[in-house]
Amino acid sequence: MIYDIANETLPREDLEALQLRRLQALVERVYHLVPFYRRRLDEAGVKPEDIRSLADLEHLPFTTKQDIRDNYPFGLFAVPMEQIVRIHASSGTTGKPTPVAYTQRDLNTWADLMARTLSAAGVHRGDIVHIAYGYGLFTGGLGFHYGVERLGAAVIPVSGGQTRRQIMLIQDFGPTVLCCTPSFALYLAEVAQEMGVDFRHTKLRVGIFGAEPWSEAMRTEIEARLHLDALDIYGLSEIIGPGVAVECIEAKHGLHLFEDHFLPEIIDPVTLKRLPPGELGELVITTLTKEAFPLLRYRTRDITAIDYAPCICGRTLARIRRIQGRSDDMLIIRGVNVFPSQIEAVLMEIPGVAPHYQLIVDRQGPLDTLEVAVEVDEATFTDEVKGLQALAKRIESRIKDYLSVSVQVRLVEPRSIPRSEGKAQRVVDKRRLTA
Ligand code: DLL
Repeated sequence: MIYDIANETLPREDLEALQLRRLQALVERVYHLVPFYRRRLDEAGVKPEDIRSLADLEHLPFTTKQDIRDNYPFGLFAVPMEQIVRIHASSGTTGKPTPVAYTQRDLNTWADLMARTLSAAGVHRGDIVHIAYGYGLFTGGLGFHYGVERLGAAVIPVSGGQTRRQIMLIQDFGPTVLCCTPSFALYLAEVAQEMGVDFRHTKLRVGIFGAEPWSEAMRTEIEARLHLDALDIYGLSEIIGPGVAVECIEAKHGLHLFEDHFLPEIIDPVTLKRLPPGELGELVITTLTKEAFPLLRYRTRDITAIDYAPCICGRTLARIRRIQGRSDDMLIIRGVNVFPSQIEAVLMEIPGVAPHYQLIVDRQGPLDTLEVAVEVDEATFTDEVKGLQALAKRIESRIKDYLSVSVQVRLVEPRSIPRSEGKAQRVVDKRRLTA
């Protein structure tokens, strides 16, 4: 079902006309309300009235996470505190968080976008939705929560933690929809197995997984173990939280981006020039309707490509490809660019290897080294040492073949890589720790 049929199926021409009107109003607003943007626009020599077509977007300055940090905590808010009704923050693990704000109207827009998201995933009234994204400063829990209520389905606000109890709730309350990070979904599968619980005997039908990178291979694994359709959802707190883009259940191929609220561009992260559809680059988003925390050309650092081809679901909204990695945590190992997701894809093709791994980057003298610590499954672990060594070598040569990078593989015991209830920490960069 399409929740907002009028806005999700607009002919491209009408959609672009709407985007232009909203873009013009946005630039006008930030120019007058946010001193930072007035300065930036003046420096770029752009006045609000210079935005005459969508192509003029290219004349606008970019905004980066550093800009938000430089205006910590509330310097980029575009409305007085009397109009702000909610504050969230991005889930950085180090340093100060990045705060973001919402007016009542922003919250309303967000609930609508999440209702659209859930509806694209095939969720409807009568469904019971188990939300295991964290509630709190993180946008995952509350973002989903209000979307489910807006849609009119039933919400179980479980939040993170207490994995065994979550399994019990899934058995007893009979949720039909599961929302959490993909790594937590796999962890649930593991703990359920330990408890002797078979997901075939639950009512779960669909899972909406995101907030961290994952791969097609991981989708296959989750679907097999949890017996549900696994869909990818993308979002970031700076833009709104979850509710920026999602796969539709009909095609399960690319994430529809809600272009009537968010204007996307793909740029080359080095030259900053715009790239044509189909080419991989960094996603840049301009928020078209946000009141409290509008952003011009925000550099997400997420790597994807955009596709304007029509979709079988009937939505005319462009689709972005599964996020391939980040332009800033892209690993550069002896000059070769490597995304953790590419290593994951190789690992997942190898029998005997579990989907739990960590990449440890270090430096020996002037040379970067990459160690891949990966768990083997129970059956393989009981093999003799010779067999394990051969397996490690096989993985090393596979990675070398596919990614042209030499790595050292360390096979570790089942369950020895730390599990997370939120986002998994896949990369340990010791170069940064010692720098
Ligand atoms: O992770 C919002 C969210 C909550 C999205 C629940 C989906 C579900 P932040 O904590 O600000 O917000 O982190 C945003 O997470 O820039 C990406 O690098 C990464 N990310 C989010 N979704 C995906 C995804 C939330 N589906 C950052 N695939 C983003 C890959 C993702 N990476």
